Amino acid sequence: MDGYRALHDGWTLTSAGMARLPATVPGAVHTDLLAAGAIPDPYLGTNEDLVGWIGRADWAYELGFDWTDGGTDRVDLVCAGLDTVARIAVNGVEIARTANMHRSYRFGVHSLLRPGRNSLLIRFSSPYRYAEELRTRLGDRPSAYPEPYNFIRKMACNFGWDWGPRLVTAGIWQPIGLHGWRTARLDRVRPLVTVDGADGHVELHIGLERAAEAPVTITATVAGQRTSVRVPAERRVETLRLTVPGVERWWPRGHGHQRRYDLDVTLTDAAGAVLDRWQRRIGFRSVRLDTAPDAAGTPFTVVVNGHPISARGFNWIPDDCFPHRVDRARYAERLRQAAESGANFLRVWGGGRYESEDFYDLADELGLLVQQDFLFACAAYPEEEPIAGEVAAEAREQVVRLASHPSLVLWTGNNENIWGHADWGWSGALNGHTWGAGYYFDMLPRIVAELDPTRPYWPGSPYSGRPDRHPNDPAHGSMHIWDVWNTHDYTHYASYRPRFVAEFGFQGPAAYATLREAVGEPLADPDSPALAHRQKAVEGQQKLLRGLAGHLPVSKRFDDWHWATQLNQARAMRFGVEHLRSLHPLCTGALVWQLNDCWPVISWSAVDGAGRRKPLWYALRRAFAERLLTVQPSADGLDLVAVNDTGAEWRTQVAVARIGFAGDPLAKALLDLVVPQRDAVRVPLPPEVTTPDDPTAEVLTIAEGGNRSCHFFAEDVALALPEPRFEVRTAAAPDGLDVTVTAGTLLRDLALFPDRLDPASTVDDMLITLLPGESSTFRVRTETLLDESALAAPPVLRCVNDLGTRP
Ligand code: BMA
Repeated sequence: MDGYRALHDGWTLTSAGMARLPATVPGAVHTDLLAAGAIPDPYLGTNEDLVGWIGRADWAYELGFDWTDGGTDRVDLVCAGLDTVARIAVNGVEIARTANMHRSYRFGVHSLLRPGRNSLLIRFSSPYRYAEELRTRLGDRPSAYPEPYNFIRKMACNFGWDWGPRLVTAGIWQPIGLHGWRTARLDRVRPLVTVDGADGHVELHIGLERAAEAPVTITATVAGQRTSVRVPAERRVETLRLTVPGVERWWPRGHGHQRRYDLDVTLTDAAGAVLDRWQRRIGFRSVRLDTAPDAAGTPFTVVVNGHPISARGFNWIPDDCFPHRVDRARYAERLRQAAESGANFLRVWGGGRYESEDFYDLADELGLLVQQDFLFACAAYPEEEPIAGEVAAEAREQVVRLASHPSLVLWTGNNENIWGHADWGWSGALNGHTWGAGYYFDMLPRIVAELDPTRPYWPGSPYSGRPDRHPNDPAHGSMHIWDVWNTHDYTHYASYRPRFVAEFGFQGPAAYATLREAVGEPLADPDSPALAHRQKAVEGQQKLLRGLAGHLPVSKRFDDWHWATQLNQARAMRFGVEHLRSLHPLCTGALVWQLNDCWPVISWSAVDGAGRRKPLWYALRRAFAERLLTVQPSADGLDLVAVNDTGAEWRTQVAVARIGFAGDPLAKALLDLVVPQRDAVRVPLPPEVTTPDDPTAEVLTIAEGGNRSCHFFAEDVALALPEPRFEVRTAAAPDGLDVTVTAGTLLRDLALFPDRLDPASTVDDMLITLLPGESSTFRVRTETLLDESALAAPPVLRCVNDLGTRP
């Protein structure tokens, strides 16, 4: 054979005392056992508890395959990812042992192969055994969860997290195949892409592996530019440079187009025959992190093409506990959901994985900026061997692998480990052991500076920039806000004046249909065992209820609990995002914890484990709008803050009014606003509209360019919301149904949940407040005929008025 041949078909899986099963590659033991009917679906019911043994067992993947010698100089076995503690044998001969999920491997196997039938055996031993042995040898270290994830280079959340089940996998999780080649191949291509004025530059650092001492030629092309270098027989590294005059830049979304160029590297022999080829789509943009101290402290501003970016978006976790199931279509849907919410920034959290080519290619395409954590989360990590060597190898590989992606703008050393060390009692518990400082402050920045000096590095998320400062200092660098949710009401967000919030979040349950599918029985009690099983956060259920207190009626009746807690999540985060954006330009980052889920769960996500958007998503679409009007408290009343994150001046007229719940106008004013591009202005609202006669029965409306938002003078529990009256009309639409609600009374935060009737349905908007006489149309996409009377009443159609007012 010549070239690459995938070895994905025909694998089997065995374990001691177990019959042989067919295995899917790429895949995982859990999904093979599931496909064979040997275990129940770990995402359903409380089945997670039944499959804990899998992570304690050893597993063997075996493949018989035919091979003929194609006369190549070399044949390599190429493993893009092995999870995790593996011994690999070809025709009975062990060729390697590996113990790092985050690396790829290539082994020369030519001399072991024989014409005809061959065998490949990959034995995975229990990740627990490996990690626990290492823990015993190196000495225990503190961690946020009682699991040994800091003693093995494997996706940490695999061991369970406060939103994820404990499903400790093993398997060939990425493609595997044979690569036959001759003379030489491109072992490593490291593109450094920069831009200087109108010129784009590509510097290609190429490493060759050679099978024969023969001269070869490397040719690189981009945007019609071409360069070629003849590499003499003994040379193994080469640098090529290309300049693209008049280059079109790649911009983050909201700032311009995402122009990309094909970059092509070809290796040929003396006769001109192609030996190897490497292709990527690159984008020309500059990036730096502005942390130059100013009067308010230390900013943390991502600057792309010289433009400071107002980052808003999400933290990203693995979209499935079994990452091989996340195909390109699923990544595309999830990243589109992020983009359509108005986000321009994602942070790939350090307890997951270095994200895939598909993830980064889609982020490049959509103009989503990405911060990638190195994979350390919520624990002290040993700096001894074999971990240190693995970390170095993994970091070197991943920095090079992701270098071609314009979306990647920032590397960070870890998630919360510097904070943990400072605040969570770790230093006392370390007994002099290492904890990872050598990685975050020395090894990783050196690797990034050496291999990809085009990108900034920051030691941690959060980090304040100096060891003598508290790592989570709001005035310096990036911070995480977690007192809101854990101990404080969400209004506490208003007390922060941070520079960049890389995490803040508030929980809410998954969509009804998602929980119903996962639990397998009607949902009647928020604390039923199957639902409680889906709450992994410490005292999560209590925190949900405590979070409602003072805002919305507290109920333990499932339907009211579900609506109220979902709504409260949306309210909390909208409050937080609007506050942070109102601080422009002081605060340049608002990253919500978290965009997505890995299974059906009650969590901080905006999109649940089945891909359904929670009310939070719709609320964020308003709070993330490029042009935002938000009402914020001031020293002596209320201000209107207009945030304009577009490249054009925003000149508009805003109609503000104070209106009684019956629709009676009480006061009004017109404000002329001029907001420069990428700026914000704050104007005091006239006292006649901000001073209610009866704070429990009046609303302040803000209308601008067809959009209208409502500001209430009291919390819902104190409002005299009327018993809701409305009319509902439905009309067939091409892909479903239009549901028009006409308000007879004020209706606060009207929402339609068609998933109650058809799990496959979706709705275009929710959380709409109507004044008496106003109407709004919900576009429902569905292929089924929905019951019209069900569509017009709880639990499908809801508003705040119906919480607590119904018997
Ligand atoms: C932070 C994150 C995650 C966690 C989240 C919610 O600690 O970095 O580790 O899931 O908060 O508690």
